[in-house]
Amino acid sequence: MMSRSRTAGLAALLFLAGARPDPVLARQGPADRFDVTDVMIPMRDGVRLNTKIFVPKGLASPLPFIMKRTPYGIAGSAGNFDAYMRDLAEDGYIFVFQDIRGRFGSEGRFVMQRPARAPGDTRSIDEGTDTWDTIDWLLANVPHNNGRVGMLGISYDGWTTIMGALEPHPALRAISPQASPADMWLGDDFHHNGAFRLSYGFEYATMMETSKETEPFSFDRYDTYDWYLRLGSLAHVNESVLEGRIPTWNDYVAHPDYDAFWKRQTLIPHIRGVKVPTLNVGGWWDQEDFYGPLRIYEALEQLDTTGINYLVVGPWNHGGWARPPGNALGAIPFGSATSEYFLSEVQAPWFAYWLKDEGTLELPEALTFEAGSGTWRRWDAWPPKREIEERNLYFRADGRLSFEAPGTDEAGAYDAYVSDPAHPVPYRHRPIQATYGPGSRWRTWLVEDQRFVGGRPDVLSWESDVLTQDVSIAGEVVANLFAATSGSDGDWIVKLIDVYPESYPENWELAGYQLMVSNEVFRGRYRESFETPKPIPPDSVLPYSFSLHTQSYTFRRGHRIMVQVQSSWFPIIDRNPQTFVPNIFEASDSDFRAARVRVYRDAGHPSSVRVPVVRRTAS
Ligand code: PG9
Repeated sequence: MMSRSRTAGLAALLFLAGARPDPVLARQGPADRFDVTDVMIPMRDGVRLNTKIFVPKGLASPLPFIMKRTPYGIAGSAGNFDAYMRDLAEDGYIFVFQDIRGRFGSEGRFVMQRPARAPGDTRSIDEGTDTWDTIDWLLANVPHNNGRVGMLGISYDGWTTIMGALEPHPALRAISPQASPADMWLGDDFHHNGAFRLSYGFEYATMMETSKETEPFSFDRYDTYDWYLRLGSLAHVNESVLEGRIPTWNDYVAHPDYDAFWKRQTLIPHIRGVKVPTLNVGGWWDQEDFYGPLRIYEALEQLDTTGINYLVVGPWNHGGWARPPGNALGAIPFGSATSEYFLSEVQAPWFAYWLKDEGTLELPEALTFEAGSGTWRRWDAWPPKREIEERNLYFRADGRLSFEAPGTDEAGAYDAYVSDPAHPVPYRHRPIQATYGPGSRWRTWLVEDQRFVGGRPDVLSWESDVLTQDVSIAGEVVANLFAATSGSDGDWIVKLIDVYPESYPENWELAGYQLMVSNEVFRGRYRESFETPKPIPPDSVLPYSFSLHTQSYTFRRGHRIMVQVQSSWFPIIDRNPQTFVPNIFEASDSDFRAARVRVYRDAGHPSSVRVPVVRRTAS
């Protein structure tokens, strides 16, 4: 057992090693398996970062480090050992948790997703240099380390993980960036294809950038759908709510398009080869960062010459794998403990292999959970290149969805609705609680039953016949719309849905359930260029093609496949005025106008959703 004098020894060692001033601040309470040390680790510019080190009691032989760097505070770090890092803790590591710059106990200034420094810039600091300096310090100051470091984390902590590996310290030997954003304008928390994620963007920025001095923001009502609608144009946010106090909100307003600001923030161009074995992890129903993990995997994969880049995607919401057992998400059961499986059979053995030379690596290139059939699938590439047949699900007359393309007899056919910004389609069941507020159902909104919007006149649905055999998909789903609007701007939201049978005795809660399998939004002004938005010529039929991302899913025999199209998704997406204005954040209330929308489905304009059908079950 490690004694008090062992802890004191570590304290003395830390002090002797020259960490200044007085590095060991306190011994934490009776952690049963660890001795806990708080230390301020100095960075190259003198800024000190608040760090908690958990050393297994009685440690005698060398162990690797597992490190997590976070903006969310390290006070509750021991909670990681209850679930997320339980198997790792049982295996034995020295755990390190650190507040990033400007957050909680750390010195310095917080910058939301501080961009990586430019190539050749050896003077600036970034998350990479802070990671490097921390590793240097740990190796020199913590006894009984084996000279290897692993990093992992979810979301912002996943982002600090990949940022720490762009120019890696030689001791950084394995990383697992999990649900990390990759590009906040193209597809993660703040925008998707240029459409602004209003409720998330507003609430996250105010949560992170308000302080005691600037009074935290709170809503005056439980259903924020009402609050955002009454707000009117986003111009009123700074006029009457935030008054210019929130830097990240000001950045949204100053950079509505995909300009140098957003391109500087994305890490993708900084990936120049996979230098550290990487376990990329994402969840099919991640309500925050699903684009990121798949995009990071893809970028690393293009440069992976030695086969050290891996992908795991399970049936999880944001970080769901860290909350075992993972048998279900919302009302949807998966038939096994998917998070348990990931934590003990994937994550723990993977780190043991790279950091301790233990075991053999059983992991395929990509491991994905196929919901519907409840099966883990192993792939030699993601998206898979073999055994896949790309097929189109065409929108047809009378709300039918079919693998058969429309014939010439249906020339000029379309379905239509009026999209009115005064009555936007809610993205989840009302009341829409504050994202992270009391009672919030934010974490499961992507698996909510879509019947709640099915009857709306501004949501179009096309549905297949009852499937006579299973249809499995694996790979990228793509929306190909031919559509027109009477406005000069507009949004397109496309949802691919699994419709359960009306009679479902094995679980009546799911009878007729409409489960969203894939989805995405596209802001029409960016149809030719993300950098330079352009008005849409009113009433012109134009193609809109955009990815609904990859999926691995089985639509079961007896189910139907449905596609829905709508032009608002509020308030997760801000309302498009439907009148072109240079900057939607500065629109006036009178710019918001109803528009007549047409979605075409004739032979010349065959709107459809392309799905990657796995040949083993294809009809
Ligand atoms: N989705 C959160 C986030 C990550 C990075 C930047 C901004 C927000 C998170 O869960 O950490």
